Amino acid sequence: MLKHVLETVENQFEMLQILNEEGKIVNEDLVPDLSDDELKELMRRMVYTRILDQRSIALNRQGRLGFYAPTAGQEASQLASHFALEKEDFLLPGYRDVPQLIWHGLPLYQAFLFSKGHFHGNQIPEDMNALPPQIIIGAQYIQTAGVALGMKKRGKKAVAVTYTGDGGTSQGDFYEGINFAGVYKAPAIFIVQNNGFAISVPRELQTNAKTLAQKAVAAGIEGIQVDGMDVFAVYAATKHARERAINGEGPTLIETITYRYGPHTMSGDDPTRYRSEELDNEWAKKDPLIRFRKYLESKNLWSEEEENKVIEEAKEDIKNAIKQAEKYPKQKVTDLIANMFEELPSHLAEQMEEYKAKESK
Ligand SMILES: Cc1ncc(C[n+]2csc(CCOP(=O)(O)OP(=O)(O)O)c2C)c(N)n1
Ligand SMILES: [Mg+2]
Repeated sequence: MLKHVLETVENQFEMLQILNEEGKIVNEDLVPDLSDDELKELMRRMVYTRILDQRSIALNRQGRLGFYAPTAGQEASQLASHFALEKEDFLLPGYRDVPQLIWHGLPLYQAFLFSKGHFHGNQIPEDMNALPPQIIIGAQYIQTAGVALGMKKRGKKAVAVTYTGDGGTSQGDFYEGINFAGVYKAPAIFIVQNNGFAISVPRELQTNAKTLAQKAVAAGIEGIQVDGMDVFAVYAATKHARERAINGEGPTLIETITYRYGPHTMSGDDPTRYRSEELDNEWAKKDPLIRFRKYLESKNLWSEEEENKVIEEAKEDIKNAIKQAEKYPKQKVTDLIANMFEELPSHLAEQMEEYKAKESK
């Protein structure tokens, strides 16, 4: 009988799809109200970001970038969710969510500096509402509850939006964050990009729960699972979550079912040791760019010519941004110390003097 209770809850979490793998609408009522220009802009961002991913991997291999977590495959989850937000919304990304930061206003050369481990990559511009990418899995969920509560107390009509992965939902911070935000009805959107793996650990070994979206139930917040390769499903869910949050109805947990084509990061894991070629091929057929392109072409809104223009534009921007990042003054040890402390402890004050002397030579 108790098994039945669990099944009843779990069966309520069916994956929402609006645009299927063939680029056809399967849920007419829920197609988002986006103008032709908006649809084209979303496609432009996805193509641009796919190129940015390819170039970032190449630059990493050339030794010109440092830490990099590939994004290809996750464009709909990342960019269609971000597309439903406004400039005044506050972003709390994870390490794979650099594209959302860029489309929220982070200059590309700063994203490259973040990758190179330079502190200026983490200096979010004054007019931009965001924190730097979080490396500690799940920590951003707690921070998001706090930022969202702060926004509510200040009467702001905006939301705090965060991203983590499937693995992140096993962290204590995940539960604390959604629970706290839930009880205060804080205007937060918690996005879980379920790409099936936490480095090499498959989703099935992460939790016995059938969906990650159902974790919302325990926190008394709304939860929804969407096709994370479907721009319309991701956009519609995020837009809905934003409206609810702004209306004082509290947070939403969105699970996007997606896949990362590349390795976990460029720091050395080999996906062929934990994923089969069949699985890769299965997911390649669900590609978010291919199905959105098919849809747009059927409406005469996209062409190869337009796509090539975006590709050239992205390559040119990337070329200039990496040059700018490489020209940027190197990070000094004194910068590191000065950035960490407002008032230096005595032993560091001593080291500061030592390094100042060294660096002035
Ligand atoms: C608290 C903490 N534990 C472990 C790690 C090491 N680590 C880095 S990424 C990762 C897997 C995260 O997987 P998931 O949440 O699914 O996100 P994905 O990388 O797939 O987007 C782990 C365990 C970490 N960064 N922080
Ligand atoms: Mg994952």
